[in-house]
Amino acid sequence: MKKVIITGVTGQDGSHMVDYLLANTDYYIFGGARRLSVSNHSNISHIKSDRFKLIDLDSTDPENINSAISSIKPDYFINFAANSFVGTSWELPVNHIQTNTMSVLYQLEAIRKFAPNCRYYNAGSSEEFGDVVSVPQDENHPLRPRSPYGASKASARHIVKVWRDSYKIFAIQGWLFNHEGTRRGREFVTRKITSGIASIHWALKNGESFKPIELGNLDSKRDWSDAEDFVDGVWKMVNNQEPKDYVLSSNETHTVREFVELAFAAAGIEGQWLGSKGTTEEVFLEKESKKMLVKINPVFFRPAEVDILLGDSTLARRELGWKPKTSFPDLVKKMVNNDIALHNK
Ligand code: NDP
Ligand code: GDR
Repeated sequence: MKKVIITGVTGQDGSHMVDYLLANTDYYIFGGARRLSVSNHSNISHIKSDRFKLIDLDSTDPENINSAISSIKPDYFINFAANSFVGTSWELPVNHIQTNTMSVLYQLEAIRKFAPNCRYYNAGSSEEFGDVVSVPQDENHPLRPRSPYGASKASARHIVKVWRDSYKIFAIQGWLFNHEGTRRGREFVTRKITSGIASIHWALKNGESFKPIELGNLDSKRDWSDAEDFVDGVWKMVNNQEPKDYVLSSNETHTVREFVELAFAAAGIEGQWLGSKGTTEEVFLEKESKKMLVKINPVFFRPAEVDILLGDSTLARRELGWKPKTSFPDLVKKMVNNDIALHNK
């Protein structure tokens, strides 16, 4: 039976990848999680398969990585573990490089020594394109990261290519544009909005007071998809005939402002913007009562912003036969409905 190591299984993509592989293969899955004093396993607590085993795997510890790869000798190694939050990467730059870049070097060296036939996937990002020079972005767009996070992923990309070219390891790094869902961390803007709306929804229903959602840049544009569609794309990429890096994206871009409007509408709350667009004075008010639903807090602006991301995943669609199934409005509705149901508990 083939063996797959997936890192970062407590996170969004890692947990969806475990579900996907349990449903679509008969492979044995080793789920890597780092040891925390208080464990955070809510995304994997539903998994009850004897083909799944949780292992200690800390991306910053090369000894730990060596011992896992030399003892398991995996057929696939899918590296989703990362410090994935761009917003704090300026405060934690060394952590980002250690967790997102050095780990890739440790993993590829261990694969070279102990499991040279292992297929390796590292989670690359549209943040590597950063300060974009053309729209949309495909595989030929230059790497121009704007954050320590983006730089950590761009440097990992060079490591992956050098190990692929030098040692003939099947090592790839896709460029994944933003993907979200019901397991998204709550500090990312989509989940922050949908979980904030859920609190407001129940407060309005129960006649209670509530705090507005505080956001930063409403005008940045992102290409958002459903994470469940992307794990299918990653699996197709790592099973491709040749080791080749692809973009996965919805090929649509929307502002944070549009996400706010659509998400409140999905919760049946009618709102309107007031104040000068693009200033910190702008607010989103409930239409009838004029209660404040969203306000701007400059704390959430970044030292350097990626203004627009819009992917072009034509190559993956053509060569891998992949395409996303969930539309943007359906993704927003799914996230809002999930958070409203969760907040009712
Ligand atoms: P999450 O933040 O949800 O998950 C990250 C995972 O990495 C968590 O399980 C986390 O564990 C783990 N992790 C963090 N530090 C370490 C460490 N030192 N050792 C071991 N594990 C660690 O991210 P996503 O699932 O959204 O993303 C998966 C990957 O894809 C990441 O590499 C991300 O950078 C990349 N990516 C994501 C995109 C997206 O839109 N979601 C787009 C492009 C790339 P813990 O629970 O303990 O914190
Ligand atoms: P991003 O995701 O940086 O694109 O990285 P995030 O949801 O954090 O930000 C998206 C955009 O929204 C703007 N924004 C805010 N962001 C947050 N988090 N909080 C706010 O209050 C807020 N207000 C406005 C941001 O400035 C930004 O423009 C995600 C992560 O999953 C990365 O790991 C991944 O590589 C990229 O997507 C592709």
